[in-house]
Amino acid sequence: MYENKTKETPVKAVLACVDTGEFDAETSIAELSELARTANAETVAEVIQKRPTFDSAVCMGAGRLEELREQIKMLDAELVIFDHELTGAQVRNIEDILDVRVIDRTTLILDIFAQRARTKEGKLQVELAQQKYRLPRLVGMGTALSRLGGGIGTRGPGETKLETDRRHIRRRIEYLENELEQLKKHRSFSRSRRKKDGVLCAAIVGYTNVGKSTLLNALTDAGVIAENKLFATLDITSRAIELPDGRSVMLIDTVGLIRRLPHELVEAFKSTLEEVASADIILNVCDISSPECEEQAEVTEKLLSELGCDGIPKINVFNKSDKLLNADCVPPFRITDYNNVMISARHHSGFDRLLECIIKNLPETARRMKMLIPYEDTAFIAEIRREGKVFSEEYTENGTEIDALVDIKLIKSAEKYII
Ligand SMILES: Nc1nc2c(ncn2[C@@H]2O[C@H](COP(=O)(O)OP(=O)(O)OP(=O)(O)O)[C@@H](O)[C@H]2O)c(=O)[nH]1
Ligand SMILES: [Mg+2]
Repeated sequence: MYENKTKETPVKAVLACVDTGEFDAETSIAELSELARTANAETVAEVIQKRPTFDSAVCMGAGRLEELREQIKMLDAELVIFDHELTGAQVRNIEDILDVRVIDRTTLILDIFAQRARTKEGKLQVELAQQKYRLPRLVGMGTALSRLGGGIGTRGPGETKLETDRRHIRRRIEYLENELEQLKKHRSFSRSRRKKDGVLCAAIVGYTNVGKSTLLNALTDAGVIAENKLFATLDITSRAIELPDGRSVMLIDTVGLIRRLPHELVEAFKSTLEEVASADIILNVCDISSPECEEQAEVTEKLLSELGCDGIPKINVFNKSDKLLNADCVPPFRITDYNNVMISARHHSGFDRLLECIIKNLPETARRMKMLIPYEDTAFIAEIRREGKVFSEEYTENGTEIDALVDIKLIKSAEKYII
């Protein structure tokens, strides 16, 4: 995404963070480095400056910035990424001192999202977030207006066009909001149809890069992109699988979460994540091999709560268990509880228990039963067939032996025929 003069070579980037003690700077900058890698930028240096507060003009100390300029020259770096949100004026001031492109964490995340959005809705949502982030930052950005979409660096229109630009962006925001509203209506329609059809739904959520898409793939051969880059998935992808008890459940893959997710993005993605709030069960996937596992799970929990998912049964799915043998990492959670399952999506291990756990936690909508139904009651078989699913049927002397998925409404009447 961040293209070098010679294509494909990663852009050399310096990461900068002001440590005010508000969050753990080391962890945050490590994550920023991962994000940068996803955007094809290679971290050549990391700078953390402890300061009680941000400098309103240039974020970090002016003296430290002067040093940074020398460092940038020496390293031949082309980009500086700040681990904070910067104002338009700050970006311009810092660029003036450093003489290289400067972007902030949110811009980086938005760029990654823009590059990775696949469906119409995903693209609209990301652009809306970008435009909203851009609007208040037009002031003071001068000639350094960033373009939208796949990257930073192209020089945009100059200050003279500021008003026209602002009007244009506001119109665009209005248009995007309208389009999204239309799509949302359509989606809630298909959601209510799904509810009516009694389709059960399991949402796969979790921190970015924990293996959600890999899990969906492994369970369904869905062909969802799974790769070792942050934010491989931006759009909800869903596929149905058949559970061992004969019922079908729709698995929904979702966009990965991240600490300090830009506010604009949480808002923009709410409608996508709304799907999660109407799920019958939530699989909270975490990467058990990561030292950040517990924290990541907490970030997910918090967002789920904000989305109104508190009443929905949840399963903690600890993925990448295959990596544990080599890592001296102790699982931070109790894993004996039936709401905790260890799996390796890559090696397809732990799936039996995961599916069992899903079955246990799903509301009972139907039950698989083996029955002997006398010939006088053949009409009942027709009813079972209409509401559920027949796996096998055999005609015997005393009636029809049948193995079927019986709808909840019929279970009572079916019980007297159980064999
Ligand atoms: N060792 C190991 N690696 C895994 C496992 N599951 C997934 N991975 C790897 O982890 C990386 C991320 O997997 P994805 O499935 O793309 O992760 P995701 O949660 O969908 O990520 P986002 O869509 O970015 O939120 C890939 O390189 C996978 O191959 C596993 O069980 N074991
Ligand atoms: Mg994914």
